[in-house]
Amino acid sequence: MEISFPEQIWSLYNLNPADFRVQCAASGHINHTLLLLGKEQQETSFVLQRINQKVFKRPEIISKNVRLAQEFLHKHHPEYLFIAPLFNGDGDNLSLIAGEYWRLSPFVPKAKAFDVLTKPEQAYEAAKQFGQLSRLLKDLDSRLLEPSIPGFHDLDLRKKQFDQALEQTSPTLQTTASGAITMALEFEVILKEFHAVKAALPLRIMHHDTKISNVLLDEQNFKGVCVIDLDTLMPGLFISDLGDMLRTYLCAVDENEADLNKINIREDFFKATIGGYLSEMAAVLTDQEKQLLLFSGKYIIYMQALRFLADFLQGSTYYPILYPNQNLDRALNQFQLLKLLFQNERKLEVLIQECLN
Ligand code: GN1
Ligand code: MG
Repeated sequence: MEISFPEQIWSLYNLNPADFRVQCAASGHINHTLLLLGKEQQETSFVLQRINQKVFKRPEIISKNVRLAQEFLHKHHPEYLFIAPLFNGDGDNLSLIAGEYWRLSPFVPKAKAFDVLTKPEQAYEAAKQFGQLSRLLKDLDSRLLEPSIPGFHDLDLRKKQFDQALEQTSPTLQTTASGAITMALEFEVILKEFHAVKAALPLRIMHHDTKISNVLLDEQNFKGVCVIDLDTLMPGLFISDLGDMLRTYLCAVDENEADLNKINIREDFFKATIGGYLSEMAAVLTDQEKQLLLFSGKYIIYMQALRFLADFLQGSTYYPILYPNQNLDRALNQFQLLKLLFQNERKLEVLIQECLN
């Protein structure tokens, strides 16, 4: 991965290049992330990111959303650790250099982002962190924030994009993906349920990307420290955050696993995720929302499957791939997880009731 970035960063943020060692970081699909590691001590390290403008067409919206949240939290919950980008010499939390947007954030020492969960306690702590963020922001008017990606978690839009991709794809790709396409249509009942419940769900400020690598845990005791990656902090529905946690915390392997036999649902991780989320959000969620805890998982897993599949049918232009059929494999992986969620529905609902009581 490339490690270059504009020299101006140093002066804009008043840093001396001699004090740092630069390293690539992160495993996300979207932004390019570098670490500026303080040679003397971890405490003076930074995270430098270039925003992907193909995905985030208006990066200034991210800045605005994060600044609104930052100001609100600073005023009402000053003890809360909110990792926002630093202001540059021009007083901006985003730096436009040669047509590219960069931002610099503080590096949080003694905390670690994990790519996989090995213990249910990690699921509990992570879910608690994301729940806490929404709870603390619940009195900030969500309408002040703008979507940084319009329609990002709009299942209707994602289904339409899939339908369009299917219409326009080549016969070869269509044949290759025929099994996954059938499943996309079979699971359309999730879209129907989404229509039925959408109006009853209040607009809240949600993180929208709650995978395990977007939360920092204490490297010694695994206690939650803070959430990171605030690009999609915007108005949304609670099912987005809990749903993406269920999508990414329950299974012992991630979305890149091509061997479907390895996909499973770990009940202890399920209970820990629900429990951690409710430890913060039980007092905030409405009764109607509480009936949709399991639905949140179906909604997000289905949407992610559609997104991977649509991208595959369009020639994989959004999600980077390491081999030609990777996005198809990712879609199949997600459909398998979805199938297991349905198969285990009764058992999982019992676990949910235990957490709610
Ligand atoms: C993208 O790059 P990353 O991993 O933060 C995507 C998410 C998907 C995820 C799937 C802006 O997030 O919505 O859930 O890939 N983010 C965007 O791995 O599209
Ligand atoms: Mg992200």
